[in-house]
Amino acid sequence: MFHKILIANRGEIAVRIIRACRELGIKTVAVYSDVDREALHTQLADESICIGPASSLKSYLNMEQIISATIITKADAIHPGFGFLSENAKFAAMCEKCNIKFIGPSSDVISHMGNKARARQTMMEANIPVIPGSEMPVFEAEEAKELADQIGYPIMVKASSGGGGKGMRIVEKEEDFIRYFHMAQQEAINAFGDNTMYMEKYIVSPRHIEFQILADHYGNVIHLGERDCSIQRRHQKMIEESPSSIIKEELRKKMGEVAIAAAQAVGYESAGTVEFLLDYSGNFYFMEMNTRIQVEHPVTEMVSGLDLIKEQIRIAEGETLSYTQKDITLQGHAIECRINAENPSKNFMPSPGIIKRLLLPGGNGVRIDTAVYQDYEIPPYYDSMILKIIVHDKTRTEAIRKMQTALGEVIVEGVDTNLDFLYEIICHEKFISGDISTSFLQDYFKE
Ligand code: MV4
Repeated sequence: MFHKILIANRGEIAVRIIRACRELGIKTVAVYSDVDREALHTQLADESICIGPASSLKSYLNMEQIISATIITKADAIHPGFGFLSENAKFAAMCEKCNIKFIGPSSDVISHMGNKARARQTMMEANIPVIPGSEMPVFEAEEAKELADQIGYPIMVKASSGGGGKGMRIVEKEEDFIRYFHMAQQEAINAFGDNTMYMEKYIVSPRHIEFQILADHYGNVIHLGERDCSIQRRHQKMIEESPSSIIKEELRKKMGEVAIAAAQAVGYESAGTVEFLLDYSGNFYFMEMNTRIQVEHPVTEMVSGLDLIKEQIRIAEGETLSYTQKDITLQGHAIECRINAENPSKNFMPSPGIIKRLLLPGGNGVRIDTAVYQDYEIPPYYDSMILKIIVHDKTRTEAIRKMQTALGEVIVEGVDTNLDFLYEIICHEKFISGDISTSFLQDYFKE
């Protein structure tokens, strides 16, 4: 059993983890930067340690400093949350060396999945459907083009170290290939110091469907159904839901089995997410696996009744999964909206500052995950997400009505937010009918 966990994160996820620890009777250590002295996670934890200045490079990404804080406070484990060091194989390896349990999969699995070209190869070898494309990593434009000409256009060139849209280009026609390949590769070199690329056939207007899995140290793997995360802007998800309005039980079973097989193919342990693209004809393809807890995990918690953070902690403690696939029943429909301090009419420019007035919704089936409070000053140095509203009801239609009601109640004064934009999406006829895809926002919210 863990006695004490250090949370290497900030914001609502740090608060979420502190609460799970407290419920499990585990002591908590918060780490914070100079500007997070008044942050909720700093105040809620049993102990708090300042790890550096505002810049995340010198604080929340400062591995030595976080390891030192863990040793000084005698914590047994580190929960990395999402973002920051959560998918940093080097950090996980440092924890392993220092005998600190990193709450997540092994550093080997993190680096395996972080290398997207390699993950793709592994999945092909395990007979998991991947998007048609290159079988080996590619480095050289001329060589890549010969392969691209065979695969056929439109094609997508992706950086092996990428994800989240960086180092990625759609190539519509042969003439553009060399130029676009170089552009994507240069971006990859600048962002990741890695020129390894791979290619996939471009799937037009797919749905982004991801499966939540849980895996223990003994090879047991289960899935908790899917999340539909098709509503995104510039690779930032805005609305997520579970189940997906497009997936019927038969497809869910098939994709779930494939997601489990993907996790087993790399010896996965902890909570993880297998991302698929689902095309218009109902074909699905493995895209990536995320080796962390995700922002949108609450929608899965609402429909499954499980606490994913607690499950992660139990798995890290070496417990066997307390559920088999048969024990998992998914009930009702959950939707999450991400509220950011930003101004949609100024190209979504971040809007940090003091929250002068704050009123949050509540009621049956309404969950609020946040770390902000009235008079809190949002610092300009970090992510602009300030609040997640998650609703749960029997049907999708009822969940949408509940989200409309909840969004309508929120009052945030002092900073700009995307609340009105979210409300418009939630009320859009195409969203309500479930006719969504990754091009939804481009198609209907051009301006
Ligand atoms: C794709 C794709 C279509 N075809 N790959 C975007 C983020 C990165 N993780 C992968 N992405 C995509 N890869 C192929 N072969 C379309 C996207 C994509 C996308 C995917 C999920 C959610 C939103 C998206 C928005 C634009 C493009």
